[in-house]
Amino acid sequence: MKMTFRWFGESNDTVSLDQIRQIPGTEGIVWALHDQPAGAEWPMDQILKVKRAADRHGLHIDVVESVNVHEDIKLGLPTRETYIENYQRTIEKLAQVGVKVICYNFMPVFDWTRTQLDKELPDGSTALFYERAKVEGMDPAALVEEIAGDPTFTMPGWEPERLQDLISLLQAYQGVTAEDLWAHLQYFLEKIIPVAERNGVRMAIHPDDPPWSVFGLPRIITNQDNIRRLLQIVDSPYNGITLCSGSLGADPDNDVAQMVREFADRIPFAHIRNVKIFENGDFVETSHRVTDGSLDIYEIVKAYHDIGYTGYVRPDHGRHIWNESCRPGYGLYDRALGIMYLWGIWDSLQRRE
Ligand SMILES: [Mn+2]
Repeated sequence: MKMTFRWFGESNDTVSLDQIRQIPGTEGIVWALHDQPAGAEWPMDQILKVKRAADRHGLHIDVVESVNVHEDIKLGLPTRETYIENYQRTIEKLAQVGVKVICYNFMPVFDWTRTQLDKELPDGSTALFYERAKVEGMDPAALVEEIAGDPTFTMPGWEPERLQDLISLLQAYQGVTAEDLWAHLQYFLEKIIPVAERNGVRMAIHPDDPPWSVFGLPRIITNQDNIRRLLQIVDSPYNGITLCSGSLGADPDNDVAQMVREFADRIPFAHIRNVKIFENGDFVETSHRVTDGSLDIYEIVKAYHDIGYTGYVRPDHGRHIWNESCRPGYGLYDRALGIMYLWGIWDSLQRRE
């Protein structure tokens, strides 16, 4: 496995490239141009700026997360054509600087969803938390009002500048079914996978987080059957997945290790982290250790080891520990500990061979 670490960019991240290069075995950053809106063609000068910064620190930029998909593509609107063309051009440009994998997702309106960003764990650390009843009872329109008055609120999809558009966006999805979303995803993939193939870039869809419908919006990348369907609708090695253990694992019916084995050659990128699932369906992110969460991280890493995995891995999220102030889930310390845990398992498996 090739270890990587997500980095949000110069003056946009509390973690520095100097720090990242000192995490054992970490060879590259997972990056994006975070100021580019979904649907934009990424400017080459800004791409090169990230590449130069990474080069100076001996880190590669092989993995981009994410090139976001414009809502018009997910909605299947005629205006999607321009955004798809921009996406194709962005793939070509990223290939020119050596990018090998592009992670993206196809979740309507909202990216990952949590109800609390600093849930306190028994040891005093804090982590991202999802309270199922709260989301299920939530009227997104009422929530928009509430959040508009709270400058400290940060959740993807809920940015202040986006709130006024949120209501109309939610209305646009009225009547859009899961099957509609599948059709729109297939249309998108049929346009971009040939470009990805020609340019040697593997597309890797991130599963929906959490892997079920929220706010009445359809979600389709949620389980093993649906991932199988995704891989079949455009059957190319360049149409792959970002296998995120924490996202899929929030549903106890999902067996992540089994997915690693079934989809082995279609996983260019892996997110490996743990979650603790409670009986009422709530879940909280935990350390990577098997004893701290509900997922058997050892079995998952062993599955990657058994298939001879050579793709990219990142520890995904971490808790907030040692008073670190950082982006929710994206501190240095716990993600670095997570990497060392993953290497510990991996190196032990190597030795046993
Ligand atoms: Mn993930």
